[in-house]
Amino acid sequence: MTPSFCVKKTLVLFLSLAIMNPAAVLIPKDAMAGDSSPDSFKGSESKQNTSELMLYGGPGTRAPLVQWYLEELAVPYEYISLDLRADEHRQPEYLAINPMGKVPAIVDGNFNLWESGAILLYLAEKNGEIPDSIEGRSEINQWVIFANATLGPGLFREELRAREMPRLLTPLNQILEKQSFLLGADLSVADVAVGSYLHYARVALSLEYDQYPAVEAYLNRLSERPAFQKTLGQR
Ligand SMILES: N[C@@H](CCC(=O)N[C@@H](CS)C(=O)NCC(=O)O)C(=O)O
Repeated sequence: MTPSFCVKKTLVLFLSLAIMNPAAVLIPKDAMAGDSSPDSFKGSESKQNTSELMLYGGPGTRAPLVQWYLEELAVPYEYISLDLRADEHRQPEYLAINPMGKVPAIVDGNFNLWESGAILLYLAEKNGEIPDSIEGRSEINQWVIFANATLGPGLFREELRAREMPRLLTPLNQILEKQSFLLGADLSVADVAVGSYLHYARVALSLEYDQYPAVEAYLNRLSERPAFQKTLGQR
């Protein structure tokens, strides 16, 4: 995934956040008080609330895909938006959560986790959304890894796109001609992973899926979901 995926669509938002919060500190006290946007800091007081899951993200990042799944699961969470342009994700406080200095990451009680795919799988398992069988679990792993390691690069890396897009979307289209979601009739974490990259590529790169009507209908179906509209759909 190219870095431009994370930043180019929301430069204006980034700049305005940087102006509103020039100090490069993590979750500054009183920062952006009164900002009701989902990307607002909540201040240090709420950071001490360890009973609620905390999702760290930032404008223009892929954190909203995790947020989408949290909304689908109706898991309470606090969204903490870091100002990447002010390097808040590279400060010691955040590196203690994710030493790689990337978002998204979550803090769930005493447990820290990073990498969006790993976070999705953790949330699915914790909320009883992972099948018991090794085959069922592996199929879900397959789709989440496919989204992050194959579909994302295939769509976002310009040098790969012309070759990879038809190779990947043709079979995806065939699968979605037969069923509403990747695993059958119901939404699963696999759809959140794959659907997010399809959405990001549509909004960030203006990719069109009209040659893949079942993929297009699938993405439209996902986009109509209230949890999607409240989160990823805002990006
Ligand atoms: N594979 C990781 C990618 C994480 C990533 O690259 N995040 C970007 C934002 S979308 C980031 O934190 N960039 C800041 C930086 O690299 O300094 C995931 O899926 O979580």
